[in-house]
Amino acid sequence: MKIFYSVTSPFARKCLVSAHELGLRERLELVPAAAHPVNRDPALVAINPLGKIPALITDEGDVLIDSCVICEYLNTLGDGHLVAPSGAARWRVLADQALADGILDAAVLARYETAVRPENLRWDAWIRGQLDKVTCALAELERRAGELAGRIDIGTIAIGCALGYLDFRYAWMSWRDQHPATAAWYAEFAQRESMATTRPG
Ligand code: 99T
Repeated sequence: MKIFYSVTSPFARKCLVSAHELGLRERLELVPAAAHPVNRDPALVAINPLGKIPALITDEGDVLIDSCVICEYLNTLGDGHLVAPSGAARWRVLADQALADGILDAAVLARYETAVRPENLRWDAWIRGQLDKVTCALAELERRAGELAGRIDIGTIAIGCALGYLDFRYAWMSWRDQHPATAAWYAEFAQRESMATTRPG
C-alpha cells in the first residue's frame, strides 16, 4: 500500500499511528506529498481530486481518501481493535475522533490563514473563531480526560495527534496550563512507539 503524506500532517499521522498500532506499519510505503490549498500539487490531485493528504492506494489499486476512511480500512486489515464494531463503545470512539478532527480542521484552517493568505487579506475575527473551536473542544476533553486512560483506539489516537499538532504549530497556546488532566494523559500516550516515531517536525 502507498500512503501520500507529510510529516507535518496530523491527519496523515493518525493513519501512520493506526497502522503501527495494528502491526501494519511495514506494509505502508510512504510517499511524500506537497498538499497546499492554493498551489495544488498536480501529482497529488491526480490521485485525490481534493489535493489533500492523506490518500492511500491499496494493494488492489483502489484509492481511499480522508484519514477517517483510511483508518477504518486499516482497522479491517488488522485485528479491528481500533474501532469497536457496535454499541456505545463504537459511537464513543468515533465521536472522540470527530472532536479531535474538528480541533485539527480549525487549527489547520487558522494556520493557512496566517501561513498562506496574504497579510492584507486576513480576517482576524475569522481566525479567532477557528481558534475558539479549539479552545472549546479542549475544555470538553479536559472534562472527560479521566475516560481516556488505558484506551488505544481511533478516538485516543486522533486526540493524541490533535494535541501533538497544537504543540507543533501552536506552542504559544501552552494548552497544558489550563488542561492538567489532558496533559497528564497525553504525557503517557505520547510515549507510545507509534506516537514517538511519528512526531511532526
Ligand atoms: O487544504 C488543502 O488543499 C491541503 N491540505 C491538506 O491536505 C491537509 C494537510 S494537514 N489535510 C487535510 O486537511 C485532510 C483533512 C481530511 N478530512 C482528512 O484526511 O481527515 C497539514 C497541516 C500542516 O502542515 O500544518
